[in-house]
Amino acid sequence: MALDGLGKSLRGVISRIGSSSVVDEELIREVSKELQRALLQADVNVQLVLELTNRIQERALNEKPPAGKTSKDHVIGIIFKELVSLLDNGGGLELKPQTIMMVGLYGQGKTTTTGKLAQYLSKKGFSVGLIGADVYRPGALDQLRQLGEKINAEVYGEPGNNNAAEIVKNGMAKFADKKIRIVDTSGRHALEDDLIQELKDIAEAARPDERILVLDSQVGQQAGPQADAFNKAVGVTAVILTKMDGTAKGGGALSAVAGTDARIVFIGTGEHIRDLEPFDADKFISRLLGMGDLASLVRMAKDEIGDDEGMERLARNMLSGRFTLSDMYQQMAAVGKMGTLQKIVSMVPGLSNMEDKINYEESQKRISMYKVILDSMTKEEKDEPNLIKGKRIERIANGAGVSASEVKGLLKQYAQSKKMMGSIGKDRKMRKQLMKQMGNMDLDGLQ
Ligand SMILES: Nc1nc2c(ncn2[C@@H]2O[C@H](COP(=O)(O)OP(=O)(O)OP(=O)(O)O)[C@@H](O)[C@H]2O)c(=O)[nH]1
Ligand SMILES: [Mg+2]
Repeated sequence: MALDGLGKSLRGVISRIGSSSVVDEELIREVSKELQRALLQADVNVQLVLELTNRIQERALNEKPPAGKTSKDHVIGIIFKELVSLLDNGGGLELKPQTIMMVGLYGQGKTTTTGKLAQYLSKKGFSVGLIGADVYRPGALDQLRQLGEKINAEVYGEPGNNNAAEIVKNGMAKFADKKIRIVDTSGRHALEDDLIQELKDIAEAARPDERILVLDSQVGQQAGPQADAFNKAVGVTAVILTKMDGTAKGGGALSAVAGTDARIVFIGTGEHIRDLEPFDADKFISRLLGMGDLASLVRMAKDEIGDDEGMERLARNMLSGRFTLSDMYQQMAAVGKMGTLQKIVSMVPGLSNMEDKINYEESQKRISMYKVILDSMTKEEKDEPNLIKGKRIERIANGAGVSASEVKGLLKQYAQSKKMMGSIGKDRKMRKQLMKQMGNMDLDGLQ
């Protein structure tokens, strides 16, 4: 996930509070020192760090925990809320028919993000047309066309025409019946006058609902001034921070943008087209602090599985004790499709602090082997794993080309998963949190 280093040290702070015998002034001072260190290392602005930790210290020392809450939970709650309010600048991108214009300096990730956003929105059911208005960099249109091909989105461009506004005007007419139009524009090394004029002309031709500034998070604290400059020039409505995967210092860009009026709508977390995450301060901090984010996991599952039924099944499996080998198989298939296990572990409540202890490569291999084993079981066996004993184990092992002990290993893993799913389902506090996160999902059958 984004900002691994910061996440790790913040989780250290939280577990330190959790394991201390009393919450006293000394602990709070130490904890706020550790918080300062963690945030400064992630390049968050010094002034902001001091204000934040002072506020946390003051509240933690002076506010009494509300009835029914332990002082540990209270302090953790204060840290959580203060971190969220640092980053919260308003809601995400509205899911509605609209025109979006991407702006930003050279190489920040505009074109890549245009493709990512197009995929994200078409998975939400919108028809998307892409307009290539980068007339500056050779190859820009080809890059966009390749992205468009990958995700099945139409691309409009006019090779040879260097009047960007004209291309946009024609593209808008061509894509009049698309629900969403995204305009990719040129970058420059600096926000020069000719770029400003070009962007203004494009904006006039496209009349975009959103003008999204794409910012490479490696620019760190320079992100704030850049956002301001673009805002003055063309009126930025939202920001996407890219390359949050590549830098330990993404905190700089994050807090710098949060310090402006701009709202961060997505973060880019890799070069792959699916590496785009909606930004929600609350969820982002939950995950950094290791509180997990089942809603994101379910959303990811939904995007990958592609139907509501699959999503509900996953949620039900996670919460109910009724969990068969077939369910486990379904889950593994979904997990395989969803890509790195790491991403998933960081989202499951209670698992995120185990991240360091898991050997991911080993686990991926094991998942592939389990799939082969499951494929050589009958449906009956997958639904009723208790049947699998003696001769059956041998038959399955032979069919899958593995040893009997590997089949037993899978059964053991299944028993453990089932137990874990069951205990998450029974934990009232956890259930409540999950229900809240899943919002309006129908989970009534799980009592
Ligand atoms: N690791 C990582 N790389 C990214 C991300 N977003 C973009 N990139 C990479 O950054 C480089 C530049 O991306 P582009 O999308 O071409 O940037 P641009 O702003 O369109 O560049 P110009 O059109 O030249 O101004 C490419 O190599 C991308 O693969 C991200 O979230 N993570
Ligand atoms: Mg580009």
